[in-house]
Amino acid sequence: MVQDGGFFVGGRWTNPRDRKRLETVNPATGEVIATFPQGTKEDVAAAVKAAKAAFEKWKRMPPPRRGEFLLEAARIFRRRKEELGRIVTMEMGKVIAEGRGDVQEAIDFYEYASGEGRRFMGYTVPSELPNKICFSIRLPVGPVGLITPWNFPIAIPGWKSGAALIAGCTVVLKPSSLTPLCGAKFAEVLEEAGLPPGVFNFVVGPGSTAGNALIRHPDIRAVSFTGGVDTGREVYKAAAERMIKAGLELGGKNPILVMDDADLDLLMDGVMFGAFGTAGQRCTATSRLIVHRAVYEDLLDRLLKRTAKLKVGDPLDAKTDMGPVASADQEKKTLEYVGIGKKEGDKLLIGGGKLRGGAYDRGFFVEPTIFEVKSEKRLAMEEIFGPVLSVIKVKDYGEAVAVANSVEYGLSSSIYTNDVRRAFAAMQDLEAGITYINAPTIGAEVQMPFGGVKSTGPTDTREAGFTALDEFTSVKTVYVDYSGRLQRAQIDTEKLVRE
Ligand code: TXE
Repeated sequence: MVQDGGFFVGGRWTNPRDRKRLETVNPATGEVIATFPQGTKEDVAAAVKAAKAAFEKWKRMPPPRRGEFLLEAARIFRRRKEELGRIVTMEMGKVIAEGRGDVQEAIDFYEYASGEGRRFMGYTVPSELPNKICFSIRLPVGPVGLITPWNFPIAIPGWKSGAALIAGCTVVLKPSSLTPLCGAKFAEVLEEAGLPPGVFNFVVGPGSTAGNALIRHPDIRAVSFTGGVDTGREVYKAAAERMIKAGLELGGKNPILVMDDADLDLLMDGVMFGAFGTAGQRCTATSRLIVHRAVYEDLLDRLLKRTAKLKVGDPLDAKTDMGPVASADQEKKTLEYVGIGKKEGDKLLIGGGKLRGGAYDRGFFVEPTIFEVKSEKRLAMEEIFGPVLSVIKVKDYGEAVAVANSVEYGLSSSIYTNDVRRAFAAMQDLEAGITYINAPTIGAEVQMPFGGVKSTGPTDTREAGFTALDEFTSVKTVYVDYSGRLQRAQIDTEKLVRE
């Protein structure tokens, strides 16, 4: 049955009938699973108004108390994990184990963030003057806009909203138009957790209208965005014009470096998961395999054998390794890149086509694809966001690092080696926000910062972990002088030294 979705604003669900409707489609079957009204500028304004009205009270609630709401939401996510995991799979096509994992990430982060309510740490240092102390506190920036993509439709709203809410910000979430149903389920959980009305609001609508209205609204004090680089640039510009904070996470071209001493059995498991998990549509997906020439032939042989065995199909079937890509656009983009590779003379080693016949014809199924590529080619430089892996041969560690760093992105990276010196060198040498040693480029945990450098993260923000609050708070420095007289920093200090 097609579900009839709406917006959640000021603690109430609304479903305006005079808006155009947006249909969300199961990419494995082509079936419409829900429809939503397409939010307008006015709908966004109503949501921001609700967030603004709720801000003063939410901001003043002690953070440990705010944390109780998050913990309650985590319990509800846990109770509804199977239901929500299936919706993730049905709405964007990742296999069911990963659909559940998507929800688990929100559970993990909400639990982590609820504890942050009891830490919320500042910094205390001595003063250079007697009877005076210095410390810092964090204050929420205000109502914030969260703009999220479709590839982690529960996890990413979880990371962003968990941090914003514990920080004391109120929220307007606008998810991708490919995954509004996941967004609505997310809002349902927060409603059930009893958040005060207006603290969390949810609207659906095209990025170019609703998203754009949200980032430009005068009462929005920070924007947190995950998506493509081109859109990210627009968000960054809009934030700069308004002089507000922008948290940006804009994808990657993540390499695994394979050294001549790598454990190739271990590597194969990692590459399959890193390159073809979520059909290559993770911002941290392994999209380049940079291989030392000494192990190149052996590796290719193993790689092609393993890839040929991957089972592509119904993502709700637990035996499936890879589901469809998320949409007709993603399918088109992936196949276009296959065409670019062929045109540029890259060697197609396996895959490269749309899967056809039977159930495949109803959805967006692309073969797991591997190209042998030179490092300066487009397939080796640009984000494809599909199940396409580029393999690049290099002569040594130095060249591997140079190739790894030659792209505009810098999110995740990995090296497989048993040489401890090389492993430690790579931690320093790789231009990326994350480096894995002997593990693939995917698999972030919520208690650690997540984000990148270069075009991936131009504002250098990090979600999750001990940096999670930075996007949504400003730091206030407090000086308390209890000496009872005027003490002048830098000036009286000198006198003290002399005395
Ligand atoms: O992303 P968009 P799309 C990359 C990936 C993918 C490509 C396009 O390469 O193939 O981007 O995907 C909202 N003002 N990533 O089209 O357009 C939009 O509604 C404000 C990498 O889905 O960036 C959605 O909610 N908002 C990535 C969100 O931005 C706007 C994950 C992301 O959409 C807007 C997803 C505007 N002008 C895609 N235009 C990652 N970092 O992992 C759009 N939006």
